[in-house]
Amino acid sequence: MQPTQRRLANAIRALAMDAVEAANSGHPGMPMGMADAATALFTRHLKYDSADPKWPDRDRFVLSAGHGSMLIYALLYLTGYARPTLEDIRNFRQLNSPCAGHPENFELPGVEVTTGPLGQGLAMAVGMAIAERHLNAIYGDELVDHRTFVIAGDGDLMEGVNHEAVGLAGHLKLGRLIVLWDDNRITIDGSTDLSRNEDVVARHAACGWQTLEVDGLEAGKVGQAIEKAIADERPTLIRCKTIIGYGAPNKQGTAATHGAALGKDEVEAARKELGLEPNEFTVPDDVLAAWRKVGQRGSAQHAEWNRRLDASGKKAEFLARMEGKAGGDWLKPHIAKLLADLKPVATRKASEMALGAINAALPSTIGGSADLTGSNNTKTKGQEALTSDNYGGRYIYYGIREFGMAAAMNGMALHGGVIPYGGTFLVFADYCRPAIRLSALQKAKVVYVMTHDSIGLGEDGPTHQPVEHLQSLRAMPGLEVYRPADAVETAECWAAALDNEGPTLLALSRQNLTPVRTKASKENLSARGAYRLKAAGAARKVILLATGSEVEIALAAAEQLEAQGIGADVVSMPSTDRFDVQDADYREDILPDVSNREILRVSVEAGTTIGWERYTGLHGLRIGIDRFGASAPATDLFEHFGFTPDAIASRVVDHMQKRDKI
Ligand SMILES: Cc1ncc(C[n+]2csc(CCOP(=O)(O)OP(=O)(O)O)c2C)c(N)n1
Ligand SMILES: [Mg+2]
Repeated sequence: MQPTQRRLANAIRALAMDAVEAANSGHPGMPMGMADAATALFTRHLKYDSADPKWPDRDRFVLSAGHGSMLIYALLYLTGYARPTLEDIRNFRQLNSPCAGHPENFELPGVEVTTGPLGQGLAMAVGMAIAERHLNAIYGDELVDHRTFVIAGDGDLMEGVNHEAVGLAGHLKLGRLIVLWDDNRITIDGSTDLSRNEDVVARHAACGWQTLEVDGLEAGKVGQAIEKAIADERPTLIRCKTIIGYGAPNKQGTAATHGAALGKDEVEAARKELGLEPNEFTVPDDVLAAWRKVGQRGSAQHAEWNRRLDASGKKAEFLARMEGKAGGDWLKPHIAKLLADLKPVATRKASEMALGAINAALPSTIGGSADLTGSNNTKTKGQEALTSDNYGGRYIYYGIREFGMAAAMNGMALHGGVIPYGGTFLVFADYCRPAIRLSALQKAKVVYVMTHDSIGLGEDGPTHQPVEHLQSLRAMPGLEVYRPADAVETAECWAAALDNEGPTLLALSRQNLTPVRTKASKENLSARGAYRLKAAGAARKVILLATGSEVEIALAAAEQLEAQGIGADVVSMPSTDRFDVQDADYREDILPDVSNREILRVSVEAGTTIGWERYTGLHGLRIGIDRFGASAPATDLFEHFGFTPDAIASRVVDHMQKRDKI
């Protein structure tokens, strides 16, 4: 006789309780409450092959309620993925176990995305569903025909990003997105009555979703709802009414089961209640065998898919695309064109020009903007919109949903097959920062096109003028930040972004910038992070380090210094991240390790000076802005804040004189 769905689900409950108990840390309540619903999904509906977690046409499963990580670890183990092993699960939350506190996409191939920051899993799933429809439009049902399933908790649905994600999914009619809501009416502080009385279901319905309600503790009922969800053209929210910590007789239904070990006595009581094996980490043979069989359910489908791929004539192209191979030889001819027609241009415009070449050469890019298309210059000629009527389009109107956009881009990138880029104002990086952080943590290949990168944006004033943003984004591990100085650098930075395996952020000017790179160079100098743009004429006494729109000002300031017999290098530094990883000889050549008495180093950037001492030394000179900006025309602001050749040159001379007196 086959074990019942409940017995299969109880194996999840047992592993979750035991792992959390062993670690004395973790979240047993959510996996125990959703074990039946997850069993319904993984035994009957989800398309996957545990032997090949990377099968491109698998359904994507996102555990948005990432604190319930033991749910996915248990499912992967039970269905027979190579990892985690039972040993890995025994070491839940310990150093070097892939069973990290929250699911990490880089730890286990069966974990599609990193979750834990609530709301973002579901928002990334929206991106996965977009990528699926887009690739389906290109390759057809034979190669791309899958769904995205999400398990989300109360917290996921409360977060602001949920509103953005649900709105976007409804608008794009992402019918292949199916969300199972763990409606246990409990969060950490206690009952959801403490903080929520909105009608979550009505909100989804209002956004164009199908909504269903079931007893989440009955796998059969959940399965029927999933069938209805699959049959409907709309995205679906399945409200699964559950009991947190189900099976722990004294604690279930309470916040006590949310995020702490149940304790020895309660675990024993739960074992009795659920009819589990007496020993920890033990799954009955017949239950494990049934689960393992379930894990192979997709292998026949997978084999058929392989045959279709072989017969498609598109195998090499499809696989290369899914692996994210960028390719496209657009950079050299594009730069040649720029050099043949040198003129002042804003780097946001230069980015659009580069994108014209990139989008033509690289079919996998999908652009977009959070309602600033004309300002971010993210849409290129002939780029069609991706809409519910035309999923093959390559431009997404995200609406004013910066966080939703960034999270969706992460989902698209992690789905594979597309390289997303999206724009907003640099100052609103703060609105999507949690998703930028997850791009970096997950190594998602996403390009952020952040324009209006300083006081240079002018009249919109301090609310719109980034000050601390560049340095704070540079502080984020795994994110490559570039601030190009002209059109050639912008093209080089785009090339570097497309070479980067992880996320890149381009900070671009609103205002026109004079070309500083007027001759062809053999290598991509911006990819070096910093390079000598102008060598000192007289004996070198100063190195001016500048980025973006301040590079041309630094060049003019250097000329004034030279006129006074002070030799000055100008180093353009589009990316501190890239410079820091150059070899020691290169860094020594650009920024020799000598005292500021011998060669004064000066940073020039229209943003916070915090952190620039890393390159200027403590006694160097840092020219920046350590206050909020102001509302005025850009040229007035540059003058007001001291970003003119005169002001810079005189500050340098001043600094040298004061220093020499000490
Ligand atoms: C953005 C974010 N804020 C706060 C937390 C901390 N946190 C983790 S779980 C949780 C409560 C979530 O409640 P719910 O989704 O209902 O999960 P349940 O208690 O039902 O398992 C909170 C506040 C988080 N992980 N992410
Ligand atoms: Mg809850």
